[in-house]
Amino acid sequence: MNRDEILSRIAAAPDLGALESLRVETLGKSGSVTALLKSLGQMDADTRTREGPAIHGLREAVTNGIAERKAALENAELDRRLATERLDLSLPAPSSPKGSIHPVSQVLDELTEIFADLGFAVAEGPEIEDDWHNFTALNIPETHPARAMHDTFYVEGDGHHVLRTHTSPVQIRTMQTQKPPIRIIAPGRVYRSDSDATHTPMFHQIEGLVIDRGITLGHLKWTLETFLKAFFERDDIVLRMRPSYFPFTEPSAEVDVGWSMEKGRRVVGGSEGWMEVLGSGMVHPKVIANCGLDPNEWQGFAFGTGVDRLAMLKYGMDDLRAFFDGDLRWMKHYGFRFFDVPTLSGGVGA
Ligand code: 2NL
Repeated sequence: MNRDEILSRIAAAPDLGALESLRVETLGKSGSVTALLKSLGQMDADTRTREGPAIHGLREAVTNGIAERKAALENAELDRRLATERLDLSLPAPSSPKGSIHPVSQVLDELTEIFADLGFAVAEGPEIEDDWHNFTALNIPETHPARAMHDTFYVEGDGHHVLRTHTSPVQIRTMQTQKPPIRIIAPGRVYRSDSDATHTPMFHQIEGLVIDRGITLGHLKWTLETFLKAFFERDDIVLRMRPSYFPFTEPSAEVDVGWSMEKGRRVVGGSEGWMEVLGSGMVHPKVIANCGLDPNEWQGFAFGTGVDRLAMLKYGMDDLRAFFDGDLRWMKHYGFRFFDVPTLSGGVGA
């Protein structure tokens, strides 16, 4: 094949496969152009000076020709796909939507709505944390039994990374990077190596944090009472705070909410009995100092609770494991419609 033949065959290659065969035939290891390039080595200097430019020029022309044809064939293929894979978005949607909103998503939206109204921003952070943010900064030193108690999943590698066991490290990161006053909620997935009817290795937690001057337990109690009344959509919510212990709060309090029997069911509201719904306390001065803030100037309160458990209490599911089975019949029964967007005016669970 002479130069013109080669170039016209490349320009007319019908598809990418044929083009690749031509490339191998010419520029491949035993290709014709490669052979010409090799022959340069056997020529005496005069012949090489005479023949060299033509041979190198041929190699360049063939290389460019192949690249050009390749781009053209690929463009044609894209045009063909754009023409044949077109979706007609003006076609009518199915008459009834098939999916539904998971109760965890719904409750997270409700919590966001309630706390946004109280002036809280939503904060997020990584699910793979280092042990400083997950434990040390929270006044849980290496030797503290709470580290073992958390049933931590360790990430393979340097031995210093874990799947976060709570969303507290999000608040630590916020205190390190934002100037008080701080009002945030930190909702998200957390992980503990524990699995039975009431525990799943992944579950959802929400924590709240307020840092400002002159914050007291009174602010904490008002905030939790206001939140629980809005969430359960009842005014007869009664709170009981019991002294407790968390390494990251001092003093610490567990928060119980009163329940009563209605139509044979235990519901939140009234005070026939108590059930625990939240952990809380005043942020430990050491935790404030660990984040680079002066505990003599800044105080705060924090609280935490399980989102999945709040959903069960409000919407009446009794098995936590079903939350993560992905069973469409369960979703049809407990799921929410896309249009049930929680608002304070419409009732958060409307
Ligand atoms: C529970 C208890 C709690 C906190 C979480 C917290 C976070 C920071 C500083 C101080 Cl950065 N405290 N969070 C405080 C008290 C209780 O959660 O039972 N959670 C499911």
